[in-house]
Amino acid sequence: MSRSGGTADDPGDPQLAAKKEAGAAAADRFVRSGMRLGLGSGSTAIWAVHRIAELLDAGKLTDIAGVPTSPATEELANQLGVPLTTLDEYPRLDVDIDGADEVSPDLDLIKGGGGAHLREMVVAQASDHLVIVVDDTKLVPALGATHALPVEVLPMAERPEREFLESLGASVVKRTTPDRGVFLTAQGNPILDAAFGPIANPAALKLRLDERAGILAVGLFIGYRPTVLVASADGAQRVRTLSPAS
Ligand code: A5P
Repeated sequence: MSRSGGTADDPGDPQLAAKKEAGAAAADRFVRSGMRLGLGSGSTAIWAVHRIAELLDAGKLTDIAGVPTSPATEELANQLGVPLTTLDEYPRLDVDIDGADEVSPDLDLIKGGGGAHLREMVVAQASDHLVIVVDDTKLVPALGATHALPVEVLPMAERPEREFLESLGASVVKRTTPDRGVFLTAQGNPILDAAFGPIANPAALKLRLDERAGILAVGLFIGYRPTVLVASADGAQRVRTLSPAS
C-alpha cells in the first residue's frame, strides 16, 4: 500500500471530510521534524497518520517516530511507512494526536469507542502535548450526553463491576463485535459500556471507578488540557481550535 490520503475532498460524506480535515490539520500544525509522537486510534486520528506519511514522503518531515495506541494504528503506520518506536525507547513524547467520542466545554473527554482507551491514556500521560481531533458532532454540553462510558474490566470481575456500575445508576451493556461475538481489547479484556446520561461530576465518578480493582481503564480523560481541533461536518468553516483556559 502506498502512502496516501489526508485531503478533505469527500463531498459525498461531510463527516468523513471533516474527520480527514481535522486529522490532517493536527499533523500540519503540530508535528515537526525530530519529534517523538503518540499516534492515536479511530476514524479521525488515522488521518493524522496519513498526513504524517505524506509529509515524510515529500521530505517536509524527517526523523519522526511514533508510539501507536492500538494494533490497528500500528498496522496503518507500518503500511504507510511511518516509523514506530516504544515508550521503552522514548518514555516522553512531544505530541500525541488522538480522537475522542465526546468533548466537554472544559475540554474533558470520553474516549474508548474503539476500545483503545487504556493505551491511549498511557500515551497521553507520556506526552507533553495532547492534540484531540474531532468533527463537531463530538462537542457536548456534558460528558455522557451522547455516549456510554467505556469501562475495560478484568474478565473474572465482570459481574461485580457491572453491578457496581449499575448501583451508580448506569445502564450497562457488554460490548460485542459486529458479528455479535464478545469484543475484547488489545489486552484481551471485555468492555462494559456504561450509559450514565449527562455526568454531573466526571472527576468524582472517575475517582470512584478508579478505586475498583476489577476496573482496568475508564474512558474518562479529565484535566489533560488538550488542544482540540474541530472540523465542521457541514463544511461551513475550516478547522477551529479550542484551547484550555489558562
Ligand atoms: C478509540 O478507542 C477511541 O478512544 C477513539 O479515539 C475515539 O473513539 C474516537 O474515534 P473516532 O475518531 O473514530 O470517532
